[in-house]
Amino acid sequence: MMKDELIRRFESRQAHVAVIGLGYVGLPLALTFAQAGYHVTGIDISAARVAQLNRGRSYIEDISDAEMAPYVLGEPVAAGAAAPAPATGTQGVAAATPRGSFRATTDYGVLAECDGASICVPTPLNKTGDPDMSFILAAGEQIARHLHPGTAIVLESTTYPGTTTEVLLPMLQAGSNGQKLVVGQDFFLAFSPERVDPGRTDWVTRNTPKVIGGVTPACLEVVSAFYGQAIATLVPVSSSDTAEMVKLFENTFRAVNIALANELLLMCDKLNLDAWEVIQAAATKPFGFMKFTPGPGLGGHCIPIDPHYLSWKLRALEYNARFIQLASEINTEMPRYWAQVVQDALNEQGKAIKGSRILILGVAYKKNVSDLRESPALDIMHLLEVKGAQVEYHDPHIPSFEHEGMRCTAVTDLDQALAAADCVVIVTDHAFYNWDQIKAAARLLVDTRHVVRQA
Ligand code: SAJ
Repeated sequence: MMKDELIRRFESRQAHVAVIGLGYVGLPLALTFAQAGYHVTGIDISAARVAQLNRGRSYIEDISDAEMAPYVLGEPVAAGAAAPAPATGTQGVAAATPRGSFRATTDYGVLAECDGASICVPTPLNKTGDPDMSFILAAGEQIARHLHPGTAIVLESTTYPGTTTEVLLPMLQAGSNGQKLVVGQDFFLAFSPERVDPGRTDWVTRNTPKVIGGVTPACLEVVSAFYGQAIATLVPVSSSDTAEMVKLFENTFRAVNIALANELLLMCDKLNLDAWEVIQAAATKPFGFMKFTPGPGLGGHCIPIDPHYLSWKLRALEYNARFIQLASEINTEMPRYWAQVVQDALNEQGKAIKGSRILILGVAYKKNVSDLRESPALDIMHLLEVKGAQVEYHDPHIPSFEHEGMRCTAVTDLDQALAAADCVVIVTDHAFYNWDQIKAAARLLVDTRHVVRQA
């Protein structure tokens, strides 16, 4: 029986599995599978990334070369051959030979030998703010070309409810060379949302509970065997649509509550109250409250993006997801609010913003990461420049960046930049900064993160 044989291959950890998309989700997942004992092949469209990984070099901050070393195989493993002893450990001595192994390739053909494959490709928004499904479609086409009976396929990319059954399933059922495949019998398909939080070390791929929704009960059974050997806690749900909705609800919950904290700031401004003091005191409630704080706006590649996959799907069903819309309006308004705060603060000192020198501290979308995606710092810098300010930035994690064709380079001498600035704006509260020193050095300080001790 196909299903039982496949489950046995996972449970005995003899399975050869693929991870498609080796980014901040895929690479940790691939190594988690290798640590569990699977023979893992990572598939990526970037030959440079593939070559780098096969040299045992990681480009993901959460994964060190040392962690990879015991598993990395530089040479392609012939079909059916036992994986050769992995490369030696970083100390140059033969590492304990774990049963698992990892190598990377750009060739989807390896899927012909795989028992399972996880899809971890990006799901951004396109220019009109609609879901960009191109990465899922490209992966689906490649998988369909090489899909063989006895394979488990798991979609991890955050997407709208219905993607697995409406988009991926038809592509895979069509199979290759006209051979129709039956889901739940020939192949097994599920959705399992990623829950990777870059930079976090307490909750990682192996110990973060993993939601899994199968297209059929047999799919859930097989994918639970696939993931259960590598991930400590599985959370089975009734369908792939449910699993897709769980992820979107998790991140919509954050976007809406962050927006509420931001609106609290706007309301406290009108009432001349300190929003952070209000939140701090509210957070003493031991039940029925969860703390979120105002900030410069909503950054990152998850929280600002994911809710729009949900509202887009609901619009097609003629329902207006009002909380998502309102949260997005409030969160995207925050850079304009802070640019006005800067202008008013300079005005209080009798200075026009036009021609003023402004130093932005931190441009990453959140503290202690080097990720700029959707960072509100970019909007704040732009708005200040439009008002005529001369804007510089410092960020210990981002020495330079390119944005809309413009290259920006961080100031290197922080002390000199602090002394020269008419106004210093704290946008990202990296642990690197000494806030007392900054408060002492800044002629004028606008703190969007409320990290500088008052008085
Ligand atoms: N932010 C606020 N106020 C808050 C919390 C966050 O303004 O109270 C801002 C942050 O500065 C950032 C944006 O919102 O610009 C998003 O922050 P985030 O803490 O949600 O960080 P992310 O985008 O890295 O979210 C990830 C998510 N992980 C996954 O999607 C798998 C999210 O679900 C996690 O809950 C979050 O990390 C986390 O808890 O750190």
